[in-house]
Amino acid sequence: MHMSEIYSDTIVAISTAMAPSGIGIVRVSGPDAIEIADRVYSNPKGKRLSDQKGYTIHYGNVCEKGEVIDETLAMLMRAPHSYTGEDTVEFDCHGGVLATKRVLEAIIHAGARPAEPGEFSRRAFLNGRIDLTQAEAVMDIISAKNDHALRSAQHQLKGSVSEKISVVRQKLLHETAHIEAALDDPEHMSLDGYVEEMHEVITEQKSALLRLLESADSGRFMTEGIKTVIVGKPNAGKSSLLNLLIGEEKAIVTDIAGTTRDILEEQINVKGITLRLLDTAGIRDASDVIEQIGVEKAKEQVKDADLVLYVVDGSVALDENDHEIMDLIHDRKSVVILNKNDLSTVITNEQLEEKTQAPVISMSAKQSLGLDELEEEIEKMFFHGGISFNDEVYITNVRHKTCIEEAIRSLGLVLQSMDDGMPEDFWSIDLMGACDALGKITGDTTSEDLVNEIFSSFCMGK
Ligand SMILES: Nc1nc2c(ncn2[C@@H]2O[C@H](COP(=O)(O)OP(=O)(O)OP(=O)(O)O)[C@@H](O)[C@H]2O)c(=O)[nH]1
Ligand SMILES: [Mg+2]
Repeated sequence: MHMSEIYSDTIVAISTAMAPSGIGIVRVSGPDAIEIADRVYSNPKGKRLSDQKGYTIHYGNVCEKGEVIDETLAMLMRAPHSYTGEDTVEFDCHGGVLATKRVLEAIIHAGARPAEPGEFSRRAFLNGRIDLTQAEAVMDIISAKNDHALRSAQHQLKGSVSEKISVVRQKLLHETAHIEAALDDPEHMSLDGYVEEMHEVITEQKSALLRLLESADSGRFMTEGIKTVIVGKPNAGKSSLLNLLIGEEKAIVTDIAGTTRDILEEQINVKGITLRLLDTAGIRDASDVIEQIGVEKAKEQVKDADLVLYVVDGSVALDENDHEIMDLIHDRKSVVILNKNDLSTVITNEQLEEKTQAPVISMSAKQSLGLDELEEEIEKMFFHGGISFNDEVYITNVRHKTCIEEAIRSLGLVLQSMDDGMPEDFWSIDLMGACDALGKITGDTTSEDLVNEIFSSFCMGK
């Protein structure tokens, strides 16, 4: 069910950032876009946009009441060959904030309505130009923080996510139709002998969805970054490591144990991957109240860390604090950093490897040694061979993830009902539930409220 709507009004918005820039674009879209554009467009030769073909560009001025506001290149796109699927005119103007605003106002005075945030994309969706995942991909491209996020959004825009979801959904719809037909016409259609086959199809599709769900973690890493918590004993060199990684003396470093108390967060890009780095208080049984709070905060952060960097001062022996830390991080993805390798060391890589079962990198945060090895290790851990954008589809959107989880739950219920020998109409309800959940991802079964909510978070003019 596509909510095809015919819009009667024409909308306008500034589509570029509101800052002095080379070009400012004001976009007009709707049934009267070209007519309204003609009311503000003036051409030295008296040319009218209404007489021109689509996909053409025309030089002229934007005027109001005979006064020239700005020079322009007007780009003309005729329905359905535009982003929104409607007649669209984009005025390329000089990118001054005031001039662009005046152009916008002139077009509003000429009969267009100011667009809501995301309204152009909403129209593109409702006119069937793009589906929901593609509209969301447009926003992901705009907000991409690193190369991986950008590439993944590009793929989603091309329809990679919808395609994966649609294949599963079609197969499930087929099974639903089969059951419904048998229920409607029990004399001619029977499910006898078909149940096993159906069980297999549903199991297969459930696994396909589970695989997609597994990709969601990588997807989240791509878009939100990897939450990386630096832990270790006081004085191990955690803050020094943070400073080395970010390339700046942000965190206070002293030879006094217990220097860092609060959490310090910084963001870096490592080989195109965003790391959200958190420096924490050194873990020990602190007598100082403030330090103790810091230690508790550090432990708290470890619980939902995607990656732990455990810094060990190689020049002093391991003690019970280290064992507490190892216990704390044993179920987290970790890299152990054997720091201060410029000093004489009393701990070996092998020793640490054996105790932590994690890769150990020998470094000197103070002398900037070992950074490359650390970055390579992180890349290997998270994306080793894992990111091949050609055939893999990554779920990066939490909304999609939730819908997939819902579909998996419903399919679980279907299989359960089948195994329990429940009547067919029981299965078909949950099967339809799964189809609906998947349809919500692409927008086939999305309620209007949800559509409005999704597009309202878009930027102005998009
Ligand atoms: N020789 C040597 N000294 C280091 C190295 N890394 C850090 N240090 C020194 O160790 C001391 C403690 O460093 P910090 O980075 O403050 O250690 P921390 O783990 O953040 O300590 P707390 O915040 O107290 O938990 C400082 O004097 C650093 O200069 C290293 O690789 N080699
Ligand atoms: Mg510190």
